[in-house]
Formats: sequence, C-alpha cells, structure tokens
Amino acid sequence: MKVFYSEAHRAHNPPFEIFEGGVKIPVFECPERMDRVLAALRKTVWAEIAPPEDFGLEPIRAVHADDYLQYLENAFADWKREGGQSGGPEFDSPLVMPATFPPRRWSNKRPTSLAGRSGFYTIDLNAPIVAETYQAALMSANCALSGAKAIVSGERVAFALCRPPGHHAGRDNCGGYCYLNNAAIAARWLSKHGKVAILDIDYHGGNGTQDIFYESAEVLTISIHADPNWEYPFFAGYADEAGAGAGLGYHRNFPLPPHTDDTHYLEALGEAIGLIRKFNPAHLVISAGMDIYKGDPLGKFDVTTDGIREIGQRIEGMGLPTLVVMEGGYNNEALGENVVGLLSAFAN
Ligand code: SP5
Ligand code: ZN
Repeated sequence: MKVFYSEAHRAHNPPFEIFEGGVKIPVFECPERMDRVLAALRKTVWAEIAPPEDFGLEPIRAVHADDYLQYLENAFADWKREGGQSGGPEFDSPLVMPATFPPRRWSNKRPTSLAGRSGFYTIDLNAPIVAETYQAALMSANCALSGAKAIVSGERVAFALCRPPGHHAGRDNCGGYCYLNNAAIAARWLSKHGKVAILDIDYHGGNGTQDIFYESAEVLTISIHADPNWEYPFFAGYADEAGAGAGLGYHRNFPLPPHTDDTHYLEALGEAIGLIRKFNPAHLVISAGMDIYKGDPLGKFDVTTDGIREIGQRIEGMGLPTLVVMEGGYNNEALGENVVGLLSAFAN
C-alpha cells in the first residue's frame, strides 16, 4: 500500500492551544503522532512510505479562497511586523492567535490589520500559526493529492499520512488544528475523474468539508461524529443539515451520543455505506480520525481497536478505489495500532 508522508510537518509545532475557560495547554495535535503512526506502519510488510509529489497551488485554489491563502502564507510575518504576542514571557517566539471574532451580522468587514484578519479567518483557539505552518499545510495537502493520483492510476487504496489535519478548515477559515482541507482538496481533484464521496469518520464533525461542498452535488459528503450540540465544532454537524441549492441531498450528518460503542457506531456506518453505494462514486475519500477510540483524551466515544478494524473492513467491502486521509486521533500510545487496524483490511 502506498503511503504518502512528508517530514515538513515536524517544524509546525505551536507551543500551546487554548481550551474553554482560557486553559492554556500543550497542543494535542503534535509531531509525535506521526512518529507513532510511522513506527506502526514500518512494522507491517505492506506499507510503502514515500514523499509526496508537489502539485503546486492550483488544486488548493480550487478549494480555498485566494484571500485566505494569502493570509495563511503571510500571517506569521505580518503578525511579527505588527508586534504580535508570543503567549507570555515563558514563550520565546510569537504565534498568530486571534482574540476577537466577527459577530455574524458584521462578518462582511475585512480589517487590514493582522489582529483583525486573524479573527476573520479563524474559528477557534486551536489553530495557532507559527513560521512553518503554511509550508507544513501545503505539504500535507500534497500528501493527499499524491494519494489521489495513486488511486486514479489504478491503486485500490492509498494512505495520505497528513499532518496538519484538514477537515475543520473551510473555504476561507482555519480551526481545530486544520489550515488546508486535505480531503476536500483531494476530492475536488478526483472529481475530474468521476463522482466522489467523502466519508468522515473523525470523532469531530467535519465542518470544513461540509462548508466546502455544501452547495455542490459533485461530491457526496457524509460525516459520522459526536453530536455538535455538546461537542466541538458546535456550530455544524446537525442531522438536519443536508446541503443546499444544487447540493441539496448531497450532505449527510450522523450525530451520535457520548459512549457510542462499536455496535452503535457500526449501525450508523452501515447507513452511511448504504448512501454511498446508492450514489455510486468512482472514488472514495475517507477522513480518518482515530479520536473515536475509547481511550482518546479529546473524545467521549467507546469505539475499540477491534471496532476500528471492523470499520476498515466495512469500508473496504464497498469495493471502491479509496484514499484514506489522516485527520485526528490523540491517544498516542494507541494511534499506530488503530491506524494499522483501519488499513489492514486493504493490506495485501
Ligand atoms: C482534527 C481534529 O480532531 N481536531 C479537533 C479539534 C478539537 N478542538 C477543541 C477541543 C475542545 C476540547 N474540550 C475539552 C475537553 C477536555 N477533556
Ligand atoms: Zn477530531
């Protein structure tokens, strides 16, 4: 199995994120995650790990707004020029983290100051930008695109070991550790070669992917996740959000309760798979978050490693050329085993 991975992620290592109540903590989404997955993949006989090809900006501009991409590219330098803060005396380097966000009725205002722009383009306090973030995000997108190219070239499956993840990034906003929506970028690129479905199994609702394809019928988007009524991202992922305009009927959310176990998860997955079969796509993209795992520090589901292996088997059972894209998953001890478990149905 072809696995696409770039070392560029390692330098994207912001010193902290902020949770509810102003709690400042080390970023859960850290470089060690990739080392855990790589170590587990290297123990298999089937993983062929290679660096991605560079696809340039065009496939990224097909998903994200130009002004947003310009913001991402220059945010750190602009922040420094404006005298942006570092997070306190214990931190030696500045990082872009806004503290003011647009109220909905006035969100058409676009300040030129970086302090203002960062609030416009950011949805939360979990996507700090450091000097190396943009480059890491570009290479992460290239991993997804390389995987897409592999399945178009006849591979049954490819795994994009992406970091930073992508599914919370919308057309013109970052959040939830995500800057560029890797799965969406790959899906739009794949849609030149026939219909595409994205199935998002990350614990958190895929608000960015939902945003990008909401009014489009070219890509069926389905997300199975913790109910946003009580879990991040709170403002998208509800059952009644089904797409709009030409995209009406081409988005589906499966919000699930806390302590969802293997049986109940697989029930929702079965329904999602029914919808994908009916849509009959040429290619399938999986946004693969391992934070559904029962031991995840950010999750409240009870899905086991065996459950994740079964999820992989059911996905494989659709018989579609499949691109698996790494999203979240924060139990580092179990992350490697869970990823290998998911992929093992495709191993040959
Ligand atoms: C890609 C991905 O999985 N992003 C997840 C971003 C989640 N960010 C918000 C987390 C809010 C955590 N609330 C406190 C839980 C402490 N146990
Ligand atoms: Zn997640």
